[in-house]
Amino acid sequence: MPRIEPTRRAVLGGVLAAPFIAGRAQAQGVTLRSADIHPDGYPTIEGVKHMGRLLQERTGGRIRIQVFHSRQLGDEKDSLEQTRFGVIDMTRVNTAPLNNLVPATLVAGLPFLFRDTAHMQAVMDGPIGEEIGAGTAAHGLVTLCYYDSGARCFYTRARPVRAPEDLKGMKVRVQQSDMWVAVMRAFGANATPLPFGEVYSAMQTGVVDGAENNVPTYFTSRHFEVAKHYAMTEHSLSPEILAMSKRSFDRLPRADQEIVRQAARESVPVMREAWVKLEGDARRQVEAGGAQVVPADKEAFAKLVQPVYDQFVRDDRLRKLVERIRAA
Ligand code: GTR
Repeated sequence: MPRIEPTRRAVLGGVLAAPFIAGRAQAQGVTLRSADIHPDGYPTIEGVKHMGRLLQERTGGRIRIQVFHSRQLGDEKDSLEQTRFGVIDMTRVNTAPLNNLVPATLVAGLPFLFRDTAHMQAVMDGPIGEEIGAGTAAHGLVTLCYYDSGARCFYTRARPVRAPEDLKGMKVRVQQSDMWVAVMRAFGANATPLPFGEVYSAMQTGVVDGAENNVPTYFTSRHFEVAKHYAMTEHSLSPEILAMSKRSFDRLPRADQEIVRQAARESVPVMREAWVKLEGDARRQVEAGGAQVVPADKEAFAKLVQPVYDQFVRDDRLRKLVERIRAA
């Protein structure tokens, strides 16, 4: 997949010029504008497009979705803000950029909390995921569903991070979340929070020594070109979240709201199928592109995370969430 650098200003101008206007929804139908940082074809985009097809079918074309991929509407923090205030209608982001706003979301990204993908899916698709998602409503967002995001692992310029010692003195890009800064500190690295769109050049110019992400993102962002050592630390299964602007949601008649929620739920298996396929492809492609994927001492990393739990899982509510996830 090529790296796409769209003309953001032009697209954004178009979006702002045609907001979702109440009343127009029933009369002429409505196009929900949905943002994503990933390129076209990425599984999250495929999921939202599928949701759009379902909506179109089930409303006789009254409700449609237009996906703005490849950061056309900005990095995740920008698109989240715009979605909260109803400038755009939907956004697909990781749970990380929501952590500072909605503390319950940080639980989903805690290092080494989920045992595996099946555990993560069971938790996020069930009542715990619903409870975490409910917390976004007070901040102008309706959580529609969660998507997979694989396992986050370190990738670096100079040498692979097989064990925590390898991180000593390294500057590692993290997502813009205080919890993620603490994770990196616990592992012994220096955290540099940056928007996703700045990571490629930050690694290329040596502003940071590396970053961490799942293999599909490592591939589609082409980060493997500038940081060739990928180590399977699998330290977090932090899922993705598909959220709708509460303002846009509240403008829909109740029956349409239910159709939207249902279509989002049904997009999840489509996204997951595309994910499994891309994970395999991406691994082959990065290796063909000269990157090396090496095993890592996961146990050694897992031993270091307690300070993150101590610092962020402080109140009773979060503690109980963590307990329930462990018991699930
Ligand atoms: C990806 C995730 C994005 C974003 C990105 C990042 O795995 O899909 O939503 O969070 O990581 O690291 O910024």
